[in-house]
Amino acid sequence: MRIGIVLYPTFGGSGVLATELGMALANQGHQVHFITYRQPVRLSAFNANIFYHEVRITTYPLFEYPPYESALASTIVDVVLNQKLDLLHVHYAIPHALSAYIARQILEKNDGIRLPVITTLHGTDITLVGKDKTYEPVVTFSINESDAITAVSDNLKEETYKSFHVKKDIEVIHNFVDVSRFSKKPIDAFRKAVAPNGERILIHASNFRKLKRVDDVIRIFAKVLKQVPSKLMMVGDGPERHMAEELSRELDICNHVRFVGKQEQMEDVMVISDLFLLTSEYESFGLSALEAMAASVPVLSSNAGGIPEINVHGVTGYMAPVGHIDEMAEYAISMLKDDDTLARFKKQAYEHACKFDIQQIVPKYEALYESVLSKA
Ligand code: GMT
Repeated sequence: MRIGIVLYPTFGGSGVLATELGMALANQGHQVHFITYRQPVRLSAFNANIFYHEVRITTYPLFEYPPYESALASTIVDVVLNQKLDLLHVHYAIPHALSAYIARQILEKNDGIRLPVITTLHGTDITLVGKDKTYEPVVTFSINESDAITAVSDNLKEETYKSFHVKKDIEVIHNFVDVSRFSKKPIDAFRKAVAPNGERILIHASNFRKLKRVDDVIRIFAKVLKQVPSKLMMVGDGPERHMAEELSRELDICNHVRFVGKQEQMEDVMVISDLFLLTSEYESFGLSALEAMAASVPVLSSNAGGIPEINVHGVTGYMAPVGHIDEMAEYAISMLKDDDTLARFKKQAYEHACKFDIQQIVPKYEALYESVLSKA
């Protein structure tokens, strides 16, 4: 198949997932055309079946807000006509589903081409941004116009039906991870650089937005540190990073906390870690937690949104209600305190991640594409 994938090219989970999906489809022999405004971060290796089409955003002094939707729709039209795409798969509804709809109308009216569109909902496009009145009518309309809709968790499917008048069936296709990539051997030198005296390594990775509650991460770590020699790695960047740095100074733990910024090789930092912290107010899924588990790292998380669909309480880690940092710290200490317990959680986390391996999930997307094409 010739598949167009529209995505955000950033470190965010939706972009990561869409890129990994495209690369996996290309490995299966499909021709994959990524359409976005910048080279996706995880798209590094050469693959003869992968193409990247940049959306050029021309500016003009009149435009306080450059019309990205229009530029994207025009690029989709161009790619469909020149590359003869069979279908378009858009990740994140805003504004991608709308641009897909516009492109489809143009292709149908001007060229008599019917372009099947699949929209995958990822989370904030529904739960945070999408249901805001500013966007809701457009999101509802463009989702309903898609030939197929998928959500990355049961929870997100429910949230979508609650907040939008969606008339179509939403298929849940859980996010996935390439287990073979994350289950590599840890590089000793990296581990030593972070924890020179064999301390436990705790890790958090996100875009440091308010919703991630990174202050909870720092406070939990401060409590853990009192009982278990440990270090905390904070991966990523975003608006709350400064606050988190300040807080670790205030709590006098900054010598034990390392802010390492955005990392392209997440697997290298994950495999040297002992516990992943995800304290978010909401996650439709929590892809970073699944990547941690694939690297044999148990997860301590909130029980918000779709997180319970991947983190199994008492097996792959523990969960507590949002903001319950004392309870979370106790759980963390219980997992980290002795080697045998930690080894058991690590093994269980890895085994569970294998259920979400790329090889199990990608065929579900292929089957969906086939079914959409058969009805086109
Ligand atoms: O979590 C973020 O802030 C990034 C966001 C995105 O859209 O890139 O992530 C969402 O999609 C991921 C991939 O499907 C999910 O794993 C995240 O849970 C989801 N984030 C939220 O729901 C807050």
